[in-house]
Amino acid sequence: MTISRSLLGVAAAAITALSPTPAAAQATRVSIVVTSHKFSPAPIHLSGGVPVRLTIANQSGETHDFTAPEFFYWGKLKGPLPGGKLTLKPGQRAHITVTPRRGTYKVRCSRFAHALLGGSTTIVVH
Ligand SMILES: [Cu+2]
Repeated sequence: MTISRSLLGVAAAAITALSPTPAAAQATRVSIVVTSHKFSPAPIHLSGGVPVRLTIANQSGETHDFTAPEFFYWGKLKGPLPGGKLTLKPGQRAHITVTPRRGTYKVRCSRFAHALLGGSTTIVVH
């Protein structure tokens, strides 16, 4: 808990409730980069039933979000993530540990017109 909190930095307030338990120590790691207007990799491939620690970094100069309500709904999060939305300010990075369920899920940036501009992709859980 303490380690996660320090890594989260400014995202702590929003994500502390999701701080992982011991499962996180064994979790695989996947990095996702958000820019204007793109997620990468795209699509995002994950393994079903295996805890994964996602690092989601906004490497742009504007706020974006990572909105995937169905993915997070089934992802066995340790706490609430309202709307399945993770908001990231410019340069911000957040960590979240999930145990994805097999399936294909949409992920998009819900900010005005961002998905239309390219800010959307798919999460494929194998
Ligand atoms: Cu956006």
